[in-house]
Amino acid sequence: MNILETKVIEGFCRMCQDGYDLGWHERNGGNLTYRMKNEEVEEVKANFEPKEWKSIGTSVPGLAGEYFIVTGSGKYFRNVSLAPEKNIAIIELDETGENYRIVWGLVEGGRPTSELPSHLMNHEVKKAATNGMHRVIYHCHTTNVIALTFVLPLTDEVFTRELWEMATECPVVFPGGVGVVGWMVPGGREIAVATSELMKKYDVAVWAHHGIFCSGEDFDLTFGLAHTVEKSAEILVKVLAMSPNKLQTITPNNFRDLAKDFNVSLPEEFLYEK
Ligand code: 2HA
Ligand code: ZN
Repeated sequence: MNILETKVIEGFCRMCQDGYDLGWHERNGGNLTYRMKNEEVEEVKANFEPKEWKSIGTSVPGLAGEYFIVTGSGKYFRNVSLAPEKNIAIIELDETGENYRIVWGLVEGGRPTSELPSHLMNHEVKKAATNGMHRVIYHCHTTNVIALTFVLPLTDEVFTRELWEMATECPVVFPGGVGVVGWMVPGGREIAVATSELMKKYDVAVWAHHGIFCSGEDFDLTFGLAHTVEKSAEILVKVLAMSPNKLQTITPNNFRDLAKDFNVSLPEEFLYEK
C-alpha cells in the first residue's frame, strides 16, 4: 500500500493545506497531530523504519504504545501536501509513555512539532474524556482570535459568550465553550499542563497573543471547529471596529431557547447578565 495514498494521510495533508489557505499557518506556524486507529497502523506498517527512541519531555502513560501522525518542527504547512514524507512523520510511543521514535517520514531529517508535549498531553486528556473518540489535536494561528486576545478580558466566560453571540450556530458547534490561557512561553511542559487542564472541560483552548488549540474526533470536525471559532472572532472584530456597542444581539434567553430546540446544554456560567 502506498502510504501517501491512504485515506488517513490524505486527510491529514488536506487539513494542513486548508489551514494554510485560510491564512492560519504563516511560515512554520501551527501544528497538527492525529492518534491513529489500529487498522490504519496495520495498513501502512510495512513502510515503517523505526529510528532511535527519544524523550517526549513529559509523561503520557495513557497513550503508551499509540501511533501518531505529526507535523515536523520548523516545517511549513504550505509544503505538507507537496511532499508529505519530508514534512510530516508517524511516531510510536513506548510502553512507559515517556519516549517516542519516528517510524516513517521526515526523510530529510527533523523532529516532531515543537508543541509535541502540549499535543500529547491534550490527546491523553481527550482520549480519557471521550472514551477514545477524539483523535485530532490542531494548533493554528487564527488571526481574529489572536486580535481579540488584546482587547477582551482573558476569561473563559467572556470569550465563550462573545464568540457565541456572533453567530447562531456557535453554541451548537461548541456548546461546552472555550477556555483561555494567558500568555505563556510556547513549546514547553508548563503551557502543555495549562492547556491540557482546560481540555478536560473544553474542546477549544485560546492561547493569548498566539492562537488556538482544538480537539475533535476527525479532521472534518476538528477543522470545522477551528473554522467556526475563527469566523465568529472575525465577525466580532468587524463589529468592534464599527462600534464599541451592539444595538442588538442574541440574548441569554435566546440561547436558552436555542439549547432546548437543538438539544444541547449550554452552561449557565456563560449566560450571565451584562
Ligand atoms: O511554530 O506554532 O507554537 C510552531 C508553533 C509553535
Ligand atoms: Zn503556535
